Amino acid sequence: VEAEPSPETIIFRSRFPDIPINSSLPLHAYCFEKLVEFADNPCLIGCGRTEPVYTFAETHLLSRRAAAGLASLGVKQGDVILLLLQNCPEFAFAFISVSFLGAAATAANPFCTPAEIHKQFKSSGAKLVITQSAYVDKLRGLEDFRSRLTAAIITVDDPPAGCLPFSVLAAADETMIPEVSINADDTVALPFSSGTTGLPKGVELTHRNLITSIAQQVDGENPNLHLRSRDVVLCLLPLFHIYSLNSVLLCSMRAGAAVLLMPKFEMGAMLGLIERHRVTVAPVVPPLVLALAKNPVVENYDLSSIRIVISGAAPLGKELEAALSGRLPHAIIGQGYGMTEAGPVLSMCPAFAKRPVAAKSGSCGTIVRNADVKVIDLETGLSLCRNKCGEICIRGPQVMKGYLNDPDATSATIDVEGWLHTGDIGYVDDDDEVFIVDRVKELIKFKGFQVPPAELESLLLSHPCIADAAVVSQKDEAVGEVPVAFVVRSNGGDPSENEVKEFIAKQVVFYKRLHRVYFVHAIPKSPAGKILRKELRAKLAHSAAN
Ligand code: 4UU
Repeated sequence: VEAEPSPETIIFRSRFPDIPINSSLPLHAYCFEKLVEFADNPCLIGCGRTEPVYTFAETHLLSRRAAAGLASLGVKQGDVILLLLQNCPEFAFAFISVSFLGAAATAANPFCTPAEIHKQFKSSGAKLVITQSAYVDKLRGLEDFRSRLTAAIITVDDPPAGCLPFSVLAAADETMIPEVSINADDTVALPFSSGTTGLPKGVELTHRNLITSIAQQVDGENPNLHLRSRDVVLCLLPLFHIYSLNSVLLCSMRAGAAVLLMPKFEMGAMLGLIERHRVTVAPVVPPLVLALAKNPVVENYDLSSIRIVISGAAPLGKELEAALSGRLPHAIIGQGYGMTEAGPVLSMCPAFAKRPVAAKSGSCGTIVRNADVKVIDLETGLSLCRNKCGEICIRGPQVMKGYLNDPDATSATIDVEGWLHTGDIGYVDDDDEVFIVDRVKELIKFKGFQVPPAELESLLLSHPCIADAAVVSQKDEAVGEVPVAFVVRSNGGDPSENEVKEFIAKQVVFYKRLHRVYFVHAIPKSPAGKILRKELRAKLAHSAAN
């Protein structure tokens, strides 16, 4: 009997042609490649009591000074620093400065609990923290690392005792940046993601990864995301998440557009800023589309400057997209589909292109250029043809180098042929548009924020009266999904639903809080011991229907 010939892989590509990408530059040099052209244009616009504007020349200079300042404090090539900041100009200076040094930045949500921050600090190997005075208390207990450097905590506002002000970096001599030879495959950003399974892990994004991803969006003679130097891009989404860092900050810098940095979300403030600064591009998440489409206060503002609304990080319903179109008739509303490990963008609405191509409602756009996508059958692993649903996989120079210090998790996510397995279920249609219909990975997304069930399960198991636990998502109209727990009480104890909720709430950032706790006799598991999440989700859907 002859062996069956192995079927050929069916590969999907962007509906736009490939472009040349020069990823031999370090990231900062690539982002500021057209500095001479954009020097006097606004680059960063801060918000708050004052609204400082930094031109491209100033942003470049302050980033170089920060690099020299960090170097004088002992930060070296290969080091990691932690940014614990709301959106602010210093986030941008600090991020670009580590690129100059051949170092890397990991960023965390300042609302995280001390335990969450300490985990990321330790797991990333960070040597220094840049934060706000309000969060310094959360770093208590990390004193032992202070001996590694002269000063380990820098605050962008007035520093408490023992910390240094950011002004010491801004006052450094920019000519004193140490000479380093940066390799395209050196890590420059280290966002944390739980990926398809388990706990949050450091995602190593290299200079080449980020340059490729930015180029796939905004470079070439027909950019997929056409940002112009006169654009004002709203930076409301947090820069500690890769969506905002890459598609908002870095893409705008590359394209010469201005970024309006909002430290926190407040509906009225946001609408006022959009009106006053004539914001043209608004990258958002689905709950913000909901607010813009449905909140009556929107009627009081002139939002006619907005020409593009990008929704990403979670599924966007067709009805919502249509409702927002009704309110912003002059704007193009479309989606970007990203995953931290994918650099992050996998697909982008083709209607955002310089020569736009209409996208279908509900589509996540066309595959980025210079990348391959395949859709595989979950059972057989064989690649599927158009319009057939399976797991989406992507391959290209934008895909992460790997998880930091975790080769097993890396090889479980990126196979030997270089395909990143996303854990998302979807298909590619006849027009090369990507549609996401489901998620097979554990990940729960609350307003686009990652909620890793494994993290909550391990916290639940640390409770003395809990014998077993499983956390799954439950659909929620306002925030997309919320985490709910199934808990098996141990013989002795009898904690109430509220006690269990409180126990978790004390230890996690707000979006990881449990919304319901169901007490059960056993957690359904496969023979290999894997939690049968599908069964639990079905149980929830069933009880909701009754
Ligand atoms: C349905 O969410 C992100 C990144 C999002 C992003 C980045 C740049 C969007 C647009 C952009 O320009 O990353 P993570 O790692 O936090 O979460 C990844 C997961 C995906 O695997 C998928 O399950 O978030 C979900 N997701 C989406 N789901 C992301 N975008 C979408 C989308 N529709 N548009």
